[in-house]
Amino acid sequence: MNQSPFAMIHTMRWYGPNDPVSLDDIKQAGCTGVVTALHHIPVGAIWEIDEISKRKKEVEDAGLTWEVIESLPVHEAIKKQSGNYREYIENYKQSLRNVAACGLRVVTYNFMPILDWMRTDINYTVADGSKALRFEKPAFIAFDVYLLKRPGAENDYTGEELQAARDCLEKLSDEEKETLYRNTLLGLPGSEERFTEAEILAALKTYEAIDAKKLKEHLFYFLQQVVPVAEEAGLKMAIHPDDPPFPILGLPRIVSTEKDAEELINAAPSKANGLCFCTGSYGVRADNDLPGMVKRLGDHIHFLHLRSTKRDAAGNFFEADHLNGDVDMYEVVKEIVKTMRRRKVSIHMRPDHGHQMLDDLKKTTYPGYSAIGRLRGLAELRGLELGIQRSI
Ligand code: DNO
Repeated sequence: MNQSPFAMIHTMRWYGPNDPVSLDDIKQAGCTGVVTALHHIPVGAIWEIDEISKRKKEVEDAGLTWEVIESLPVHEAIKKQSGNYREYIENYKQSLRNVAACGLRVVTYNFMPILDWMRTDINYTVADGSKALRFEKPAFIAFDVYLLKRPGAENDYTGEELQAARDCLEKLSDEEKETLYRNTLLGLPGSEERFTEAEILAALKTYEAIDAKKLKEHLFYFLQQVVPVAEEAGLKMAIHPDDPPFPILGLPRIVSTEKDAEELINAAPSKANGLCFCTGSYGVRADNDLPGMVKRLGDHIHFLHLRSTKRDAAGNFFEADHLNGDVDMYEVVKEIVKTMRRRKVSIHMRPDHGHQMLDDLKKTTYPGYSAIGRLRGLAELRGLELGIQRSI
């Protein structure tokens, strides 16, 4: 492609050898690399050089690169500063040194308590017949208050919201209730494990004394510990925002807005302390000005998740086509191009999620990570970038 040397590096997430989407598929989709993780290593354990190198070789043998980790997960003890969290931080530092020694460059992580991303529906049919992921607020409240029966949950919602949740619940068959339950507690991406009711209630209880202020203190402490190690090793840390970007199940969420991002960067000042700029997550909030965020936070953006959601006034949203949701993708990509030129860097991107469509409708894939929908997103985003690169 005839464009500036500072262009986005196109990747897709690959879940490893068990991923139904193969490395060859990802290459054919037009990627030069993958982002992946050692999903089989338990959270908190050290990533050993042997394991990292083995995975890297596998990717490179397929003619692709692996430079971005998504994710090196943060142990719950670190988020809560409980138990042997200091040991887990030391392990994290060692993993950072090891991944750097293997030539990896960016480490994605998040600081969302207990759960990662959350949707109520992973099979939402959009107008063209493809399937998308959706967050339906009344369904979520119905789950929280009436299915999970989280103690005190009803105090988090208005009378109107509770009524909408009851109306929603009434329409659901037993099977649909079960599906809602399963979707909501899907657990970590890339794993088939789901929380049981008792497990999630017990886990939620351990956060009772941790509000947003405290969780922020824990995040900042973690950053002050690990960022110097990352900097020394030549790595960039990239925190993924909360998805959705607001508190859920009474849990604090602290990486949802521009102010949150700014604060965490200032807490451990270093070029190594940065963001995974996920337009799909930040974009769910109408008060996040995404192109402005790229402009202002651009020096700290080390990885890009490009995706768009469509929200409504009731607080529901679904994952729209990459160029067609509430995110002004043209303005966002334009700011990214300007940022890369100013910084003289190329930033890794991946088309985040995609609709299940065409042949993939007959297949079982990780929710959001079927091949064809992501290929479509990638193709559209690459075209958009090329047009911008050539015209400015
Ligand atoms: C969802 C992903 C997130 C992300 C983690 C990063 O599809 O964007 O699960 O990988 O939050 O730690």
